[in-house]
Amino acid sequence: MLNVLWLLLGFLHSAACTKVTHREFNVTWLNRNPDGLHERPVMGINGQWPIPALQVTKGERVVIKVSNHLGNETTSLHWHGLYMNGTAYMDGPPGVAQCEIPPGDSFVYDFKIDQPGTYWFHSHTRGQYPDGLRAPLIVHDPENPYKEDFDEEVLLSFSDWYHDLMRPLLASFISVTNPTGAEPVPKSALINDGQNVTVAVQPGKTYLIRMVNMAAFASMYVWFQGCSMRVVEVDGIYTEAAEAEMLYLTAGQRYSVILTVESDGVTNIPFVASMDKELFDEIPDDLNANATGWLLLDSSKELPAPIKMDVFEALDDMSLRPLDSLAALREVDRTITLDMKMDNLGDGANYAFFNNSTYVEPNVPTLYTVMSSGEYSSNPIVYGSHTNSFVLHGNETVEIILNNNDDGKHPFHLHGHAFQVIARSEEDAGSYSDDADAASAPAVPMRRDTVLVEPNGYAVLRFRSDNPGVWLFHCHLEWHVASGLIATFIEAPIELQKTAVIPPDHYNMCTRNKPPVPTSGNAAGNVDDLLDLNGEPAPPPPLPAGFTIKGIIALVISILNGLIMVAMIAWYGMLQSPATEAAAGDASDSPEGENQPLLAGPGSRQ
Ligand SMILES: *[C@@H]1O[C@H](CO)[C@@H](O)[C@H](O)[C@H]1NC(C)=O
Ligand SMILES: *[C@@H]1O[C@H](CO)[C@@H](O)[C@H](O)[C@H]1NC(C)=O
Ligand SMILES: *[C@@H]1O[C@H](CO)[C@@H](O)[C@H](O)[C@H]1NC(C)=O
Ligand SMILES: *[C@@H]1O[C@H](CO)[C@@H](O)[C@H](O)[C@H]1NC(C)=O
Ligand SMILES: *[C@@H]1O[C@H](CO)[C@@H](O)[C@H](O)[C@H]1NC(C)=O
Ligand SMILES: *[C@@H]1O[C@H](CO)[C@@H](O)[C@H](O)[C@H]1NC(C)=O
Ligand SMILES: *[C@@H]1O[C@H](CO)[C@@H](O)[C@H](O)[C@H]1NC(C)=O
Ligand SMILES: *[C@@H]1O[C@H](CO)[C@@H](O)[C@H](O)[C@H]1NC(C)=O
Ligand SMILES: [Cu+2]
Repeated sequence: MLNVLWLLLGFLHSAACTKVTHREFNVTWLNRNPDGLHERPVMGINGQWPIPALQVTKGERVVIKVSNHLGNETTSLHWHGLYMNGTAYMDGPPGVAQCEIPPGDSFVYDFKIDQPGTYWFHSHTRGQYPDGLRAPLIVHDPENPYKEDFDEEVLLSFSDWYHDLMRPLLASFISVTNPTGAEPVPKSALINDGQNVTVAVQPGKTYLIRMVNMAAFASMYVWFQGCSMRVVEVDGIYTEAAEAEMLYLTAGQRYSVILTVESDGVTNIPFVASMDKELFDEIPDDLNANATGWLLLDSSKELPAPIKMDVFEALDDMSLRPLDSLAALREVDRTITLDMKMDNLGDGANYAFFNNSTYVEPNVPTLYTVMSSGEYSSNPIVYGSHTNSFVLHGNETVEIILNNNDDGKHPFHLHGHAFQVIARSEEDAGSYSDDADAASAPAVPMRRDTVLVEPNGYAVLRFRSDNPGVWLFHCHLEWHVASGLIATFIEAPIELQKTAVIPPDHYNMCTRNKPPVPTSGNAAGNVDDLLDLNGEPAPPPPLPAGFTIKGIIALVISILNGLIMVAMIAWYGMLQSPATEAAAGDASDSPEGENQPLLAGPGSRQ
C-alpha cells in the first residue's frame, strides 16, 4: 500500500517540468572478494556490489528511497560535494541533518542537482562507508565547456580495502590498547572496486576520465604510463586545462582529465593507483599498495607490468585555476581559527581535537535544534559543548584557518560548499601567523570541497555563507571522523527556519530509532531551558594530570599480560569442560548491538 502511494506520488512529481529520476536503494549485506585475497561481507545496493555509479544530468531532481535491509546496523547516505541548496535536510549525516535509518526502515532523499561534475555518495553513519556503501555520482552537463574536446567518458574509482569489518576495526582503533591512535592499515588498493581492470580504448580517440577516491584512509598517486593528462575539473569545479603527469587524490577528492590515446599506440597502457604510504604508521609486508589497470588497445596483446617509479611528483592542486575566474574573496567578515591535534583522554584512547574539543554527536540532530529553538538558534550554546558549533550569518565571507598541529596529512572536507584555498603551507611550516600569505594569494584561487593539509602545516579557506543549512567540516579520513575531528557550521539559522520545509517522515523516523531520538530542543534534548545543557553527550574526561602516553603504554602492556594469563586459564578450562565454548558463543550473539549506530560515540545514548 505504502509502495503504491509512493509510486503515485512519483507520477505526480514527474508531471513538473524538471526531469525527475526515481530510484530505490535496498541496502543489504553481500559477500565479495575484490582483491582476490579474502571474501568478506560488504554493504551493497539492490544485490549489487560494486555499487553502480549514479548518473544524472545537471538540473535533474532525484528521488531515492533508501531501505535499510542490513538487519544489524543503522545507515544513512551523504551526497559528497552537492550543495543541497534549499534542501539541507537531505544532506545525510545523522545527528546533524537527520536521524539514523534503523534496520527495516526507509528514508526518501529528494533534491535537485544544479551543479555539474564528478561526485560520490557514501554512508555518513560513522565508520560505515569503508564496508562498501559508497559509489561515484556523476552529474553530466549538456553545457560542458569541454564537450567538444573528448569522444567518450571513462569512470575510475579508487579505494583502499580492509579484510576486516569496520565495527571491530573501530573498536580496536579507539581503545586503550591503541594509545598512539595508529590507524588500521588497509590490505589492498582497488580500482573500480577490483583489480587488473581493463578499459577498452581506441587509438586516436580522446577520453574524459573521471576519477574519484572513495578510500577510508589512503591517498592515491595516479598516473597513466607515458601519457600526459589535461585536468579540466577538480571536485566539481571546471578548471582551465592544466597539464599533469601524475595526480594525488586524498580520500574524498575527484578530478576529470582529458587524455588522448596516441594513434600509433601498439601496446596496452598501464595505469596505476598507488597508495601514499606516508599516511601509514607501519607498512605491513603483505600490503598491496598498488592497483594496476590497463587502457586496452588490443586485447590479443599482453598487459605489460607498469614501470616502477621512485619519486612521486604529482600536480600541485594549488596551481589550478577555476574556469569561471572567480576572484579571491577579500574583506573577510568572519574568521574561524581551528587548531587541530590528536591526544589521549581519560579512557586512555586517542582522540582528535579542534581547539582541545573533540566532537560528540548531540542528542538532537543539530538541524532539528535550529528548527525548534526560535531566536536562540543564533546562540551557539544551544548546539552543545562538544559539537564544535559555529553560527554563521548569511551572505558573509567566512575564512577558516586550519592549523594542523599533528604530524600526519589530513584531507578536510566542507559540506554544502566549495571553498577557495587562499593559502596552503608546506609540511612543518607551523601555524598560520599573519595574513602575509593570504595577501600573496593567487588572484583567482583554486576551489574545491576537499583539501589536503600538510603535517604541522596550515590551510586558509574562504567561502560565502550563501547556503543556509547545517554543514559539517571534517577530516575525510574515516578513522578521524570516528575520533572526533569534526566541526559544525550553522549557516543563517533564522533564514533556515523560514525556508526549510522538513518532511514529517524525517521526524517520524527518529521516534522509530532505538532508543527514540528527540527532535526538538538543544543538544541535550532540553526544550524548556534551551541554555541548560544538562545531560548532553560528552567525551571521556581528560587524562589525570601528569599521566603520560608512556604511562598508558605501560598500562596497556600490563593489561595485555593480564589478558594472556586469562586466555591461558580459559584455554586450560576449555580442555577440561566442553561447555565453556557454548557459553562464549551465547555472549557474542547477544542482540545488544542491534539497531545501534555503528559506533556509539563516547557518552552517547546506549
Ligand atoms: C591481479 O593480477 C595480479 C597479478 O597477476 C594477481 O596477483 C592478482 O590476484 C589479480 N587480482 C585479482 C583481484 O584478480
Ligand atoms: C527493494 O525491496 C522491495 C521490498 O523487498 C522490493 O519490492 C523492491 O522491488 C526492491 N527494489 C529494487 C530496486 O530492488
Ligand atoms: C552484521 O551482519 C553481517 C553480515 O551477516 C556480519 O558479518 C556482521 O558480523 C554483523 N555485525 C554484527 C555487529 O553483528
Ligand atoms: C608500487 O608502485 C610504486 C611506484 O611504481 C613502487 O615504488 C612500489 O615499489 C610498488 N610497490 C610494490 C609492492 O610493488
Ligand atoms: C582556537 O585557538 C586558537 C589558539 O589559541 C585561537 O587563536 C582561536 O581563536 C581559537 N578558535 C576558536 C574558534 O575559538
Ligand atoms: C589546549 O589546552 C592546553 C592545555 O590546557 C593549552 O595549553 C592550549 O593553549 C589549548 N589550546 C587551544 C588551541 O586552545
Ligand atoms: C542572502 O542573499 C540572498 C540573495 O540575495 C537572499 O535571498 C537571502 O535572503 C540573503 N540571506 C540572508 C540571511 O540575508
Ligand atoms: C544557493 O542559492 C542561493 C539563491 O539562489 C544563491 O545565491 C547561492 O549562491 C547558492 N549557494 C550555493 C552554495 O550554491
Ligand atoms: Cu585526519
